[in-house]
Amino acid sequence: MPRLLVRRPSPRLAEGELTHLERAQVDPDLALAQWDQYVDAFRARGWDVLEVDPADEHADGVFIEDAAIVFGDLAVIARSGAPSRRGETATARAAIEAAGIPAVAIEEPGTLDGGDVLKIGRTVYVGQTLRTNAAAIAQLQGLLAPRGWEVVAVPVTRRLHLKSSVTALPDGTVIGYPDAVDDPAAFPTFLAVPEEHGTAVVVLDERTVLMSSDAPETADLFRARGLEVLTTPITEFEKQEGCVTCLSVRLRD
Ligand code: CIR
Repeated sequence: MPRLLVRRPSPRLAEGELTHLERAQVDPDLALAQWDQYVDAFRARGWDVLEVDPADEHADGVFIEDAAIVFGDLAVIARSGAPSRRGETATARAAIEAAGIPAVAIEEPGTLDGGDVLKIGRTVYVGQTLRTNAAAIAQLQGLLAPRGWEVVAVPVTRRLHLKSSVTALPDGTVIGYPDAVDDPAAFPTFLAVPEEHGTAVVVLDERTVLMSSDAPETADLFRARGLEVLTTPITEFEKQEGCVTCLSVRLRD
């Protein structure tokens, strides 16, 4: 059974880092209700939900995807380019090791956020961003190449993370909102989506994706391709430059 690692939002969510967006009013109660709904969408599909210890002192701690990336039987613990976020990894690491997955950490001078790592088949695209640097990408390459993964660096300037710029459908088609993508030709396939918040999907299984409720035309586009599309409201996290991927780490069997 697939497992999902999540961390409930801090009451201080509104104080998190912002890079490309203006600060907007965030409702912490609504954020918690939306987080519950997000987690329930996985539960309803048979995912086992593992809660990482709350870290209320870390405003961005809910964006657990940034703290660790799982590659089959190996977890890589990130080291954010935002120093305010580095304290989030200890609890994430403990949860991953408790789940039976050995972990190794990115080391200085490397910086890496999990939001910059997009896996498609055995290819790992890594965004070079304000959060993720070449030193970390070289460390990833050293860890992953012997395990049969190909690491491909992708410059990202228009959004915070690679996965706020592009994600992929179950068949590997890369999707993105054109304004948010530096170079669609960096990927073997590219499908433009009509809405900003349609850029991010989480693959639940070969036929099903989960995405923000705030991209109805994109949801219809995916349905027309034969996918089942579940939507969930994440407005309070989108205001903080989060998206549907960053609220969890997926542990797939
Ligand atoms: C940050 O700037 O770090 C947070 N406010 C948002 C992180 C979103 N993470 C993600 O998309 N993977």
